Amino acid sequence: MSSLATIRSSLDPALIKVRAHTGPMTEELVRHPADFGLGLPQLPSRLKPASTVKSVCGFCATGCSLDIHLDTEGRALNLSADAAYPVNLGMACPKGWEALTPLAAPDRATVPLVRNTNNGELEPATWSAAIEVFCSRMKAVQAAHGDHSIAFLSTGQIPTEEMAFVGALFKFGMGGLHCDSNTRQCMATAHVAYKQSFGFDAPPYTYKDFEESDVLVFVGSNPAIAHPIMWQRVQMNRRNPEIIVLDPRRTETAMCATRHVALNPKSDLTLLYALAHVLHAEGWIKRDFIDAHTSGYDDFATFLKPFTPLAAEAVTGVSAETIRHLAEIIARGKAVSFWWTMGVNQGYESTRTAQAIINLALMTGNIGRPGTGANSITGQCNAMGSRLYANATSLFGGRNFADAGHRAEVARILDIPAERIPSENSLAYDQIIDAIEDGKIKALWVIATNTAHSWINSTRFARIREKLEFLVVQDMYATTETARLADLVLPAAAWGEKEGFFINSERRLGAIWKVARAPGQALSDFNIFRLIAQAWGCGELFAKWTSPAAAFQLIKELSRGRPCDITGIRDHAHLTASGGIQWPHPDTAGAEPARERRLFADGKFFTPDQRAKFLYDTPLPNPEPPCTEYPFVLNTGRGSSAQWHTGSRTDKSDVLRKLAPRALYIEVNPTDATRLALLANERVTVCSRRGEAHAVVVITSTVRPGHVFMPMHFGTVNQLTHPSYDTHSRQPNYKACAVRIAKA
Ligand SMILES: Nc1nc2c(c(=O)[nH]1)N[C@H]1C(S)=C(S)[C@@H](COP(=O)(O)OP(=O)(O)OC[C@H]3O[C@@H](n4cnc5c(=O)[nH]c(N)nc54)[C@H](O)[C@@H]3O)O[C@H]1N2
Ligand SMILES: Nc1nc2c(c(=O)[nH]1)N[C@H]1C(S)=C(S)[C@@H](COP(=O)(O)OP(=O)(O)OC[C@H]3O[C@@H](n4cnc5c(=O)[nH]c(N)nc54)[C@H](O)[C@@H]3O)O[C@H]1N2
Ligand code: SF4
Ligand SMILES: [Mo]
Repeated sequence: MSSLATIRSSLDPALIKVRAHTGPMTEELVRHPADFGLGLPQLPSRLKPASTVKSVCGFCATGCSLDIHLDTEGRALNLSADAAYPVNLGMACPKGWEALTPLAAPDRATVPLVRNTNNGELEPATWSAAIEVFCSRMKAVQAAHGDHSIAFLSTGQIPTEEMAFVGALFKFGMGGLHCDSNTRQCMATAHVAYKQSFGFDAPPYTYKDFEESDVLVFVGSNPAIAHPIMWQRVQMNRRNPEIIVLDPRRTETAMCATRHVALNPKSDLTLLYALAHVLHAEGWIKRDFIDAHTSGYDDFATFLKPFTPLAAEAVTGVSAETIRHLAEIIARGKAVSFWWTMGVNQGYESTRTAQAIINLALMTGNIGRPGTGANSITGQCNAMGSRLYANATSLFGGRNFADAGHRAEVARILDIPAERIPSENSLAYDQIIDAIEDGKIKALWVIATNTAHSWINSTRFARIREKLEFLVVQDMYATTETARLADLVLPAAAWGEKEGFFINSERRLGAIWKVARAPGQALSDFNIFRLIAQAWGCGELFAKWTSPAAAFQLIKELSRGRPCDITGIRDHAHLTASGGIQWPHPDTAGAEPARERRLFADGKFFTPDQRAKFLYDTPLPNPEPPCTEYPFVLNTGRGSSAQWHTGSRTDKSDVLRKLAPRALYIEVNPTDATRLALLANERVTVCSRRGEAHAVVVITSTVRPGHVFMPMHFGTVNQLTHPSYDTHSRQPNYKACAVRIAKA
């Protein structure tokens, strides 16, 4: 049977079997689409849980484990938070509690849709027709414009097996080169910063560190909203810790902190260097650690000379006295941990800013011990998986495409000819967009991301759509802003409807399991990739990629001998049974690993000389500072713990909708509101040089005069944002552009 026939047969009601589940499911849970009914609102009262499956949440990278309760017929009834899991200890945030509801949304993509060129409508098609359209149009573009004129943009929100498969298929099978993912918008900076400083993309911590620090410094991070269960772990700290929040905005996290430092937008680099200046000048450094385990410190210390607290005061808006005091708190701390998120990663000099945080941890010896670390908090459930195994920016396992030895290793493990592996690096997300504008890329395949909403300066994306000969969107909904622009929509099964593994923020691998059947004819992304491989004519290259379970074994081999070695993990069931396993766990390690582990206890890093590097650069001016015409600095980010990104999932839950504002709002300081005669709840137009958005005014002193904040969850916000990027990570600068406000 061809693989299309195999996959189709699982859709055939005649072949559908229902199993009662007594443990984690490893086989297809199949039943008729007609009895599809998930989530609490649809729950018939006669149904009582018959068994429970543990699965890791598919929203954020905290990676909470959820107990999914199944009825006697094996369908998900509802869920609760897993009390035994070392991450969430019985807790979940609203999105986790509502995780089943978006699966049952009426706008799920249930059949492939092909745009009819005569009437311009998206019309239902069979899978075989859709896959034929995919292959013939992609190949036609390649024939006319070259192999590298096709590209894909993928995600940090699908299982690792799926992202690894598409990265291999596209680069080794389809002859493509240029691909990236929304992880560029999210974690590229942390990835590059760690790689340069530590020699490998290796967040060193474990969540236990939240409880074991006596000083916690959060830079551009709002965990009370964006990582509520991590924030609960901070609340469990019994050491009466000093909690310092560096954020221009008085966030929910800042309000609960012991100290809020409201620095000027994008002045972090100067502030962090000033802190390092004081630590060095006062001798509050760990010379033994620096000498034994780092390189470049003395040059760094020379570089720091001009960054006096007084000089920094003018740039950062933080008084010299406060800077000195902060440095003293860090120096006095016995276990100091530094945490950063998008206020750092999303900036035009973000890699050096992240490294300025790393430098503070290194110079004070706050790494490798309980309660310490330079710790990047990850965003999406599997952004960590995409950093290591998406085969997009780096070759599998954090290898380099440019390294012939690395290519040979991967070719051997995957049993493919080494010539199939490109020796060139892919363009980054923004460069792919530029190449579309320049007519060099003509076909784009978008998988599990909503580019038309989330990409910076999004009006441009709508414009360049016209330049694409072929746009494919593979999503669980046919209604996203991007899907509506597509020539072809491939309906995907979602979290809960397939299996695989995610890697959370503390490097913990956790398994997800199938607890529901995908609606209609939607297929798992994995099976969609299988169909494409087969139809493209490169199926034999991927003969081993038969299932997520088989792909997991390949990924294990790809990790062998790498810092992220996971060869000691048997399979998905092993992950569920052990409460997740943090990498590394090589098969040479023997016993079950400890439940919570951090890296660098031995002071050995992944650089060739095993020393961590001090890296730094002169701070740069904001590419779009406020001016008389656009006098406000617009900051954007997460608005509530009930809203996820572009809302395609969370907007489908009545519960989550009630927990979040329904209209786009803009937070304005009372002095600015008075000056502009704005009233609370008044409608305004917010304009930047690129676009405009309509919003409702919220008057609040959480934003300072001259600053405004808008949540990213509404489609028009990115029509305002400024397309500038960090040079090292090419991560977009979402958090500081210039806007003006006018009454609507
Ligand atoms: N509810 C919910 N949770 C989520 C998500 C979601 O969409 N909804 N998304 C997930 C994902 S993918 C991510 S990446 C994370 C993001 O998690 P966070 O990064 O914590 O969230 P953000 O709100 O994007 O940004 C954090 C803070 O950066 C601040 N900031 C802005 N500019 C600056 C600056 O120049 N300096 C400093 N120091 N701070 C600044 C903002 O005011 C904001 O409070 O959240 C994850 N969790
Ligand atoms: N202004 C501003 N913009 C931002 C940010 C900001 O702070 N400010 N933050 C940025 C960050 S950090 C991020 S991570 C991005 C997120 O941006 P996006 O990735 O565009 O946002 P999501 O809404 O999470 O989109 C994920 C899509 O995948 C689909 N999906 C979910 N599960 C599956 C699956 O299993 N298979 C398939 N095929 N589809 C699936 C969902 O329906 C949804 O359409 O936004 C970025 N944009
Ligand atoms: S904190 Fe993150 S992983 Fe945990 S339940 Fe909420 S969204 Fe899911
Ligand atoms: Mo993100």
